[in-house]
This record gives sequence, structure tokens and C-alpha cells, in this order.
Amino acid sequence: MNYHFKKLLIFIYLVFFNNLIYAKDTNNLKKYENELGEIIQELVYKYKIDQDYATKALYSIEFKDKILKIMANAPERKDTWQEYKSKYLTSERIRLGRKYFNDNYTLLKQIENNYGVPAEVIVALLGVETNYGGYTGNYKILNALGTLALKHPKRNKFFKAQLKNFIILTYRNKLNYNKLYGSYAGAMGLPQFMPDNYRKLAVDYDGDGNTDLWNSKLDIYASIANFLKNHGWKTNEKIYSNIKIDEKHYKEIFKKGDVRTVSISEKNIQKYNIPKNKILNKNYLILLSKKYNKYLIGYTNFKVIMRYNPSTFYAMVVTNLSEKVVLKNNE
Ligand SMILES: [Ca+2]
Repeated sequence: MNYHFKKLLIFIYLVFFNNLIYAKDTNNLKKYENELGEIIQELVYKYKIDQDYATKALYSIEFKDKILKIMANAPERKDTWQEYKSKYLTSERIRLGRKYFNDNYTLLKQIENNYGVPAEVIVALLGVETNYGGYTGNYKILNALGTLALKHPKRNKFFKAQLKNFIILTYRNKLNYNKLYGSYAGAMGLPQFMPDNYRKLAVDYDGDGNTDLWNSKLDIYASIANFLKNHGWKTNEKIYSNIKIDEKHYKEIFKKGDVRTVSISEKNIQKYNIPKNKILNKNYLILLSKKYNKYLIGYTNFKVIMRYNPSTFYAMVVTNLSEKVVLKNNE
């Protein structure tokens, strides 16, 4: 078949087929009338949201089945530490991070002094989440959360709670739910806050009456710092240390050899002869790579970073990036 003709056919097929899906999905909202009714009831009676507002918002959900497919096909985390690190800790991300750190130094330090969370950790989280604001997501949050809340076979309960939080958030903060975009899972703004965290932990630091995680640097930095502080960040404490312990000891802890962060008791710290951190602090043994015997000891702050994303690799990459953004170019 002629190449261009084939392309044209595919194009016609896609336009036609997508329209069919669209029409079908809009009608499909009727199928969820009971569920939507329950959500509206809760929003109105428990959270004092205006009924017309909640109804109008929820009935303007357009299902995006593509998101269900993305969720279903999300690759399982099979990366090794080396692979993960090379994806996120690129020289470009480090370079941009240094520039971002220097360009916004005054505002970042203002937040660091107020919350006790290092500026470089805030920058590193922004770097890993959205490439310092370079990409905050193109999915309409209402449609993403609506699709996942009503149609996700397993995680619908989680996303239903997020959808409710989203409606409460937009109503109380006078945000336009038709104009908010983010990740396919509903994470918003430069720090990629889910609606529940946006509602509970985001901060209107610049005091303009709006908590704006897209445009206000002070709001963005303060919200990240507040999130970490709220989850137990310890000011002036290290995130981790490199240690050496006997092979038989870590093999005892990581019997299966899978990447993990596990708490280690005082008793074992002595038994394994691990140099004790002077500060009283919870200790975790972290395995990054069994093959290369790469393990280290983490403290409370490592676990706090994992509250942002419960992945050992994630917390380690954020930590490494934070170390690199404060160094000069030639270090
Ligand atoms: Ca603000």
C-alpha cells in the first residue's frame, strides 16, 4: 500500500475511533451516578462544599482511558541502582540544579532558615520531580483523577479520596478546576503534590491569599520544606553515612538481597560494630546493590525523603543530587 495513503487511512481511523470513544465515555458518566452522588453528599455534608459547585465539577469529568492504560503498563521497578541513577542523576540535571540553586539562592535560604530544611534538598526534589519546573504535566487533573477514581480496578479508593480532596481544594482556594494540569496520576505543580498534601501541607508563604504551587517560588519552596518538616525532618542532621560492616552482617539482614531500607536496632549497631552517629537518631541499613555490595547507613532524614516517594532509589538519588547542586562546577 502506498505509504501516504496508509497514513491517511490511519488518520481517518483514529479521528473516527477517538470520537466514538469520546461520545461513549461522556455517556458513561451516567453509569456512575450512584458513586458520584455519594461523593457529592460527602462533600456537601462533611466538608461544606456548595452542592452546585461539587455537582458541576464532577459532572464535567471526561474519562481518559489512556491514563488507565498508562497505569497498567507502568514498568515495574526492575532497574538496578546503576540504571536508576544514570536515568535521574544526569550531568544535565546536575548542571541545571547548580544554576537553579544559584539563581534562587536568596529565596531558598529564606525558607531554609525558617523551616530548617536545606535549600539543596528542596532543589533536588524539584529537580527529580519536574526538572526544576521544566515539566509539570499536561493532564487535566479533574479528568485524570475522575478516570482513576471511577474506573481504576484496584486503586479507585485511593483516587476517590484524592478526587474529593481536589474538589475541596479548588473550592476553598478558588482555583479553577478546569485549568489545573499535572501528572496522569493527579500530582500538581512544581513539587508534584497530590491533592491531599496540597490541601494539608502546602503553604501560602508569600501571603497573597493563594497557595500557588505553579508560580510562586516562595509557596513552592515552603510547601516542600513544610512537607518534610511535618514528616519529621531533623535540622542539621545528616541524611546518611558511608559505612563498612562485615559482609556476614548485612547478608544476615538482607537475606533475599532485594533493595530495601530497613531499620536497625541499637543492639545490632553495637554487634555489627557500626560507628555510632553522635546524634541520637533512628538508623536504617540501606541496600542499593547486592551485586556490588553497595549499602550504607541512613538516618531519620533519609526515611523522611522516602515519604515523598517510598522508594529507596528515589531517596538516594534526591540525596546525591542535593550533594551535587551545592558543589562548584569543577568539584
Ligand atoms: Ca501565595
